[in-house]
Amino acid sequence: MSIPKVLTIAGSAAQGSAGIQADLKTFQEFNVYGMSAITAIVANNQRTEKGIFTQPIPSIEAQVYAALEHVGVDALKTGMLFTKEIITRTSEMIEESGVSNIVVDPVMIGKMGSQLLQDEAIDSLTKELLPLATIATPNLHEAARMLNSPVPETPEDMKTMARDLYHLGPEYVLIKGGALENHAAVDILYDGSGIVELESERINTIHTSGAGCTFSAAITSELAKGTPVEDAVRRAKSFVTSAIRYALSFERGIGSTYHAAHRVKN
Ligand code: PXL
Repeated sequence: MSIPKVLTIAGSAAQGSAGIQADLKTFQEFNVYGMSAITAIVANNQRTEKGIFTQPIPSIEAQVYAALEHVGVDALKTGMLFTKEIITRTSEMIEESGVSNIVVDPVMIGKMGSQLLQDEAIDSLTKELLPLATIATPNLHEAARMLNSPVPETPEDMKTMARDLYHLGPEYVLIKGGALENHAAVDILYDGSGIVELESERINTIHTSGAGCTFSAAITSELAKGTPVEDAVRRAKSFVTSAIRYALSFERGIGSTYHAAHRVKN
């Protein structure tokens, strides 16, 4: 049986809600064949001093080539890349690969506050990786950081930023308004000509960890199936909205978006 094949180049989130773990769970729900290249391992905990372990470049190269050359990739996404060196090498491999569906999720800070991109890596992200993107999917803070401007506060501000980000080179920009205050969850999609405003109700939960990863993994899955970008984003938004609506809450206070929510309501 043939199945669309997707690769995530991102960090491992040991707690299971975000990063590679969220991506693979989402890929499975979309019935695409998921592969991964782990750039760093994030395992924040109270017992060990260190919680982030980056992979050496040769390890990342080997993983990406294992997926590209032995299986083949219809669409890929990037998530946490952490260092300038990882961004540069990842961008080179993406460019060489000829893969035409590229989702860049410019992950910078996790919901639990961990720094997932070093400060000195922002320039490489905007100059080397962003121009390769079919679609870039920043949240409000990431969009502001990439443009060195204040965090947008309204959908109108988001539209201006989407136009500015488009000039950095991606084919589509999706700015996610999950963090807007006093507004519905409005996302803005821009392709250089028309603005599309996608709105869903704001769901009252603290357990949105993994929402961004899940959204971009869902878009990647749809692009691998050949779905046009705007439809891919609409389907992905509906998927992530259920994953947030039925978020899981664990006994010790942490939680996660629920990737199977669209079929198993809790
Ligand atoms: O949600 C952002 C994110 C992405 N990637 C990894 C993470 C997190 C948040 O914790 O750990 C690896």
